Amino acid sequence: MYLCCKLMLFVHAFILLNCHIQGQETKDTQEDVKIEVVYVPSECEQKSRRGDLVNAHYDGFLAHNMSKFFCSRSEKDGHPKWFVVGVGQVIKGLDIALLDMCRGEKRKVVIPPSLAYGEKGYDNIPPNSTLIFEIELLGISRGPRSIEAFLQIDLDNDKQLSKDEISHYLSEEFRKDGKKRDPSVHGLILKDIFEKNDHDGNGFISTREYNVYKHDEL
Ligand SMILES: *[C@@H]1O[C@H](CO)[C@@H](O)[C@H](O)[C@H]1NC(C)=O
Ligand SMILES: *[C@@H]1O[C@H](CO)[C@@H](O)[C@H](O)[C@H]1NC(C)=O
Ligand SMILES: [Ca+2]
Ligand SMILES: [Ca+2]
Repeated sequence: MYLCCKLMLFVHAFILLNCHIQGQETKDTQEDVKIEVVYVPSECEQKSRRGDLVNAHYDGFLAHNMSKFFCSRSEKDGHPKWFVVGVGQVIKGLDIALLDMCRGEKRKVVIPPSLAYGEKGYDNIPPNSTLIFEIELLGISRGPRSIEAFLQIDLDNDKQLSKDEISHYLSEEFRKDGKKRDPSVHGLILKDIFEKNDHDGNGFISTREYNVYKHDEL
């Protein structure tokens, strides 16, 4: 799981990023996320905190008719999502709902529109929709974007990550975790990494571009 964590720190789900953009436009209100804990494992050595890289499955439903609009179990071959929690990679309500969870914990959460897609809605989510998510937290990893990880990838030590360096890193991580993958996955992930992180488009990821979130609690 850890090897996979390090690898996936780059890979943000498209949908989540879209959520983020839409979610940011909503205004703050008094409304809260309602959290129902469905299952907590007896062993819980570590709870999720802001800034952690987490791995989770979550299915999303529209509260008004319980139709399912998102299902991480059926999208992208059913791989659970990796993202950094508490930093706006997902809608605000999910950022709140995913804190203080144990590995293996399950929650059912009700998210008001103000902490989801607001008055505008998004895609197949109508305006002013209250959302319900069934969440299962599968993994927690601390400080994914550490400088140690950066230096490890930066083979020529020039303080920026080239396509070759990241490609090499991906190959190593794929080899270590030993899962069978379609060869095209490698190229797709690489492309995605650069689209999401190489903000000035110079073909390299700088230390600054690499640090997408503030380490204020790490
Ligand atoms: C639930 O509501 C959404 C949006 O209002 C609609 O698109 C969808 O067809 C509805 N689903 C069912 C099963 O009624
Ligand atoms: C959404 O809610 C806001 C505030 O309650 C309201 O002004 C607006 O008309 C609503 N939009 C729709 C499409 O229902
Ligand atoms: Ca380099
Ligand atoms: Ca760059």
